[in-house]
Amino acid sequence: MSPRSILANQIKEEARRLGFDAVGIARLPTPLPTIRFPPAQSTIPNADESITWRLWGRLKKWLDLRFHGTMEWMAKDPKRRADPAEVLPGCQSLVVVGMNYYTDHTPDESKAAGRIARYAWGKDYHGFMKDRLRQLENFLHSLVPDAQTKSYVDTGPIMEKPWAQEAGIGWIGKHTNIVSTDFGSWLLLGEILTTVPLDCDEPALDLCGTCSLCIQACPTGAIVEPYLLDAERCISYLTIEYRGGVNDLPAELRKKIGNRIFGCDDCLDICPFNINAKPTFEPGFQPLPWTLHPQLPALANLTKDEFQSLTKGSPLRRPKHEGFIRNVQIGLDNRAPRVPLS
Ligand code: B12
Ligand code: SF4
Ligand code: SF4
Repeated sequence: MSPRSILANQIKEEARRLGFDAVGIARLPTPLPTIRFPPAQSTIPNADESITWRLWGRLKKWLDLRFHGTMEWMAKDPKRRADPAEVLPGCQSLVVVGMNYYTDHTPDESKAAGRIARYAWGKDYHGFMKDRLRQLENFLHSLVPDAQTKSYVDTGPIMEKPWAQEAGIGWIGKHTNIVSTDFGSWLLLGEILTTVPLDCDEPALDLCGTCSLCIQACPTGAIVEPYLLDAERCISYLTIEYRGGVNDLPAELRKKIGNRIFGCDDCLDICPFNINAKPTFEPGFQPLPWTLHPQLPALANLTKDEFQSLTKGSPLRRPKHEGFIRNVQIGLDNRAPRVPLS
């Protein structure tokens, strides 16, 4: 075995010991192209072009279509987002990790209940995944003291899904999320960028085939074509990232939001590869009683202070008090009218 593959195996072993369910390694193209980026373009480049060029083309197309809506941070520095070597000069490898967040619980289907996306039933994954990733980063430094590294979970300028595919963790499904043969739709991602050249894994193959269940399941038609998402129509965006008030949303979309008060899992739930999903042992993902049974009438009256204490350490803080109450209001408006008592 070469020193690069011994190192790669040691890192993977440590990642698993730290509780990551999936780990893989992707390499940046070498030698790096002298002119790193093609001119601005709105078509998807050929598959035989280097991955950073392909990512730049796909991101540029998505931004040109304004599918990022009001998430201006996505458009801030797309070249940097498409190329990890712009984030960490000399970057050669990405160690990509995934954590299974599936738990064997059924959300409340009663009329008064809202619906919260699975990833937000427990603690905020950003915190505990980042802590473990830092430990993995320290482990890498213990093996290669002069290694340069940077690590991110969700919030860094890295396109995490294509790199997860490149590292063999799973493929980008038609709903644009990573699907894994071992964990179905339920992996959250993170990565360490490093200047250390590591033996890489084979990219995962796309197994979607002729299936299009996720596209059909989307209530708002946000997956405008396979592998292309218009975030402005996506309920996840509308309930988490969008900052407007109830009446700023078109009535048609408001209706389709239904009782979803934070995020949406419809395109993930329907995927046939979830047949292999296994419950996670990670305590951080275990649901709280109220996140499985969020009662809309009670939540509508939450004060700012009550909201802050209820959502302490939870991803549910993201839309802030105003956004959360707006979502609850939409959920209440969408409840079927009560049948009058005779
Ligand atoms: C912005 C963002 C959103 C936006 C936009 C989503 C989107 N699809 O872009 C909104 C708010 C809508 C959102 C929603 C959700 N998100 Co989000 N989000 C992100 C974020 C921060 C950036 C994603 C991004 O770069 N988008 C820009 C577009 C251009 O990139 P893209 O999605 O990768 O799409 C391109 C590829 O699919 C590419 N492509 C297609 N096929 C192929 C094949 C190859 C080989 C290559 C190279 C590329 C490629 O073409 C597309 C361009 O059209 C990432 C974290 C990160 N830093 O990556 C988390 C992230 C994608 N989100 C995540 C999650 C969990 C969700 C939700 C499931 C949450 C929920 N339950 O409500 C939903 C899912 C909605 C959906 N169907 O995508 C996870 C996904 C984990 C996974 N298993 O894939 C991530 C990775 C966060 C994390 N660290 O775990 N999210
Ligand atoms: S998260 Fe919901 S709204 Fe967004 S693409 Fe998936 S099914 Fe459609
Ligand atoms: S539902 Fe079908 S098309 Fe969508 S990601 Fe899963 S396998 Fe692919």
